[in-house]
Amino acid sequence: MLDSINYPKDIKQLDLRQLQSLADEIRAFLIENIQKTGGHLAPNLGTIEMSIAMHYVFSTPKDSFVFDVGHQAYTHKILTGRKDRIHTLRQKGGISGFTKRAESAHDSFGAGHSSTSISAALGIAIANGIQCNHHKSIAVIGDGALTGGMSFEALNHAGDSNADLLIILNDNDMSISKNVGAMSKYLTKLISGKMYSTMKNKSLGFLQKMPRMHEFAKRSEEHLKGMVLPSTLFEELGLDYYGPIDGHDLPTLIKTLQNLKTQSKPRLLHIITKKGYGLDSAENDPCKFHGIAPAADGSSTLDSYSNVFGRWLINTAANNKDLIAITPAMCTGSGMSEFEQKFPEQYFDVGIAEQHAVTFAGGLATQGLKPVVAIYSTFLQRGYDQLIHDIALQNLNVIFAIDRAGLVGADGATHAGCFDLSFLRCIPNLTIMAPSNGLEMYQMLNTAFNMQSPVCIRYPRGVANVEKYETQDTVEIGTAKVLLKGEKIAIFAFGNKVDIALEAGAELGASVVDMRFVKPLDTQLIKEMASTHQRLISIEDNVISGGAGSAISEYLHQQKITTPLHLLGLPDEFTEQGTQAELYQQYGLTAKDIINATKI
Ligand SMILES: Cc1ncc(C[n+]2csc(CCOP(=O)(O)OP(=O)(O)O)c2C)c(N)n1
Repeated sequence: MLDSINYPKDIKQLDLRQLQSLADEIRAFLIENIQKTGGHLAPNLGTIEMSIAMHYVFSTPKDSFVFDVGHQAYTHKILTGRKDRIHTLRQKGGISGFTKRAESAHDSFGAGHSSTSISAALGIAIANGIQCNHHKSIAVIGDGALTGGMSFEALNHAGDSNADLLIILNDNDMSISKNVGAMSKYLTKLISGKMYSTMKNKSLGFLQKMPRMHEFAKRSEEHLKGMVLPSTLFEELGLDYYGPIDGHDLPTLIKTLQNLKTQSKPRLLHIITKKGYGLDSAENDPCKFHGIAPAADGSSTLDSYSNVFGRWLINTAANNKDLIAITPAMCTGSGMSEFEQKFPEQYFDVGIAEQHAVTFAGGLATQGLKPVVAIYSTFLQRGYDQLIHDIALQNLNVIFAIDRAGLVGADGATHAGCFDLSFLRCIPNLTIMAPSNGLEMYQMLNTAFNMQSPVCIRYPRGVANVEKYETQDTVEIGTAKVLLKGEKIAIFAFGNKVDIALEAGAELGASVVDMRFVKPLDTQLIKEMASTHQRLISIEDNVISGGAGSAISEYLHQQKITTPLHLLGLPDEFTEQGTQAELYQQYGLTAKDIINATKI
């Protein structure tokens, strides 16, 4: 059946039995394809029936679907003209693993970062109202994404509006790891029926006859009105609440959505799904199968930078009860799983709440604790004001372990950590380090732990290039390290670009410096290099604008030093998806590019 399905119009003719077969075929198709391409397997296995029902009932692009994060929208992609390109998912030149406006008119809002869907869908709904076009706006948000502060800001606005907005809450009780927090507990309570019994005890007459959840699902149509529970949190905020219903039960989903389509108030439908549904391995370990690597990915025996960080946490926490590690919902990706098991009392997963993670760390620091915020470069963008206003301005002693800095690969522009050096470098009181391997990273973490002011250590996705890295050593603040002594040309390399600088330096007979610190810069060494070499090159895995090379350039300019400096880094554009190696090639960050730069 899938062969004949390309666009939403193709499914509108199908009967329920055919729709069910289509769901089964899509499930098999996704399992087969994602295992080859890599991607978000478990989230997508959980949203097949929901996506089919949405496209059966509504009509995109007239109606707008806004998928939160956009990582669960593969079925939507299949049903909106992209089935034949699924094999290119997340690859260079291929389709994105998230929703992307440039890719299809059916992707009404681009995503990648979490908790934006209600705001965007509300904007669309209010625009629809202003333009009197009667189009529908639907946000799909997971229980994980609902933990992000922006969702609450949007609910606060939506509940006080009369916008024609439907929010589908896709509740699978999981973020990437197990979902956390009071909101998650509240949703569980809603589902388990405890809330109904509590309400029943308060003797609201009609609730006496309230069927349990599975009966709700079966009788969704006739009970649609009765299902509006006046005391849910959502209802209190001014939204009509419907559900919970089984998000894998196509007939119920379709009937419910058909009913909700006729309404025009802000409303929320709570659906219960199973992450990884239909694939035993994914159902049993949804965290592992949240995102999987392509089949062809060779695995290295060396530890990744994230692993090095995790090991440092464990070793340091053993003797320091004041070390507190914080993750905004990225425990596994940040290398903290073992730490979580071993030091539960020194570990906080605060949900997808980067802003809160940063300021929470600030509060801990005021009391003399040693907070370490593990955060991906791209997600630190969410906590920027908090970093400035709550941490740096008060000179609080918080360590930021900034993972996935630079090009990240298949996740593409939404996840690339291309900007952190530029947006961090301008903040007073910060120390910024960029290790060139795992050993240096470990030394930098030791150094940061001894400091009394805010420190950022930014490191890339991938292996840390050393076998042994556990050490008591530190690095001297603001000092770079000359790795190769040459003449005429000096290369100032930052972070993971030191390797290729050494490669190019050997060929060029150039000096190579592992800069280690972006702030404070080793200005003494820069001055010395500038006076003993004829040409200077800087290289970094960050945008050139405002980055580490810019810092050197500013210094040279201020000192009226005229030795020419060529800056290598990422261009002033959003980067594409592809493997890291492909992208380094595309953006001119290879040893060959360093050599070519000397010929200009
Ligand atoms: C701002 C931000 N922080 C972290 C992430 C990483 N992330 C991607 S999906 C996800 C979990 C989302 O959980 P949920 O919304 O419940 O969707 P599910 O995968 O369970 O379907 C996280 C933490 C992100 N995309 N954006």
